[in-house]
Amino acid sequence: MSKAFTPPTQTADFAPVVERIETWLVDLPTIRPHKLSVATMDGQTLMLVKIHCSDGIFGIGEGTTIGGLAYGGESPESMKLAIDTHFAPVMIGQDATRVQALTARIGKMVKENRFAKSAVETALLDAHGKRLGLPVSELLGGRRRDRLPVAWTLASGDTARDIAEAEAMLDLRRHRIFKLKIGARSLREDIAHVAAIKRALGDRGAVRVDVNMAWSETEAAHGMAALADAGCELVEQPVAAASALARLMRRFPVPLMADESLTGPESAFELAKVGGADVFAVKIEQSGGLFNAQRVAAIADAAGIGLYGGTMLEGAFGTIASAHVFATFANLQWGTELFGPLLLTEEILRQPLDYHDFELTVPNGPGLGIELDDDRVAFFIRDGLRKTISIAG
Ligand code: MUC
Ligand code: MG
Repeated sequence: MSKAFTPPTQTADFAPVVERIETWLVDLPTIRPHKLSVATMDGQTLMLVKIHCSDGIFGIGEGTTIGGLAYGGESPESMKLAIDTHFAPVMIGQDATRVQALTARIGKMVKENRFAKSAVETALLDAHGKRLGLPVSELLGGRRRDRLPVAWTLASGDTARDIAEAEAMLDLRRHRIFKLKIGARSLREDIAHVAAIKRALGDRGAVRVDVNMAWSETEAAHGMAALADAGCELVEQPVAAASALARLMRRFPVPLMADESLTGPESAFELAKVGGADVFAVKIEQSGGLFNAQRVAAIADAAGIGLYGGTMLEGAFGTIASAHVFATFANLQWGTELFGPLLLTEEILRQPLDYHDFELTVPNGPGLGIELDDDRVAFFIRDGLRKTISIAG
């Protein structure tokens, strides 16, 4: 009888190992208050993780949430604590080139913490890509596209201001798909808001909404019908329960997108089984990493569900990690919303990202293909370390 092959988790003598892991919280202001039904954001906190390997190569990953703990079970602070206290001891000394074996090892010791896992996997893939001279998208099987359509979220809370913002984005040729955050106000006010924006934009801009689970099933039934009449082309997560999503799917022709209900491949499989969505908003953090996001996409493809590249309003590192993943998807029928860095007042990269003609360019260099501006980011690091800390390699 042949013996089953067990991939080594212990390194061979010559393989580079994880040597040291650093984490920071970076607080950055947003360009305006960003109003969701779950929270109003005046800033965003990036949890950055830097993994140093014994061959002198390092990789950077990022974790964010929306409104601290308002969106889910993790916060930037909890990610930092989890990585410093629980991930690092499991990772130090392990082969840095066997990314999937190492994340499986972490998975055995850390049950949940999908967002922190995504940040760490990003950093490992960034490092390994730099080591091999390949973009992360190539490590993930190879990109199918170099540019990704990017939606913008109108969430100032004011209809006139949102219309002016959409007009400015159209003039700049930066966005022509607009997602409106609703669910905090009455149904009547929300529908009037969506209808007014769609009326103002006409065929020049697509209008979609995200309710962030704020509606009951009854409200959603009224809301979906009225939104379809208003010209809204996609409704994202109007209710929380997958069973309610499935019932709404059967009642209305306007496509329904699952977001919060998707927490990785298992939930994707369950949602597909009950017919709970027309479209999946795939997010690397919600999925628990880049490989898991690909698994979610594979389930969608197999079930005939459309794909959309979602965001947790990440800064540049989470955004570009997501872009590398979405570039590999066989289908990306609904584009992406990888606009997170544009919501922040501060540039933290040496070379800014390329957004033009309604799309984001997926970087071509090794790893993530982006470089942190150490001096700028040091200024925004939390806890009084400003101006003194050096995070250079
Ligand atoms: C979400 O729920 O989709 C994405 C865009 C935005 O403004 O908020 C996020 C979160
Ligand atoms: Mg959403």
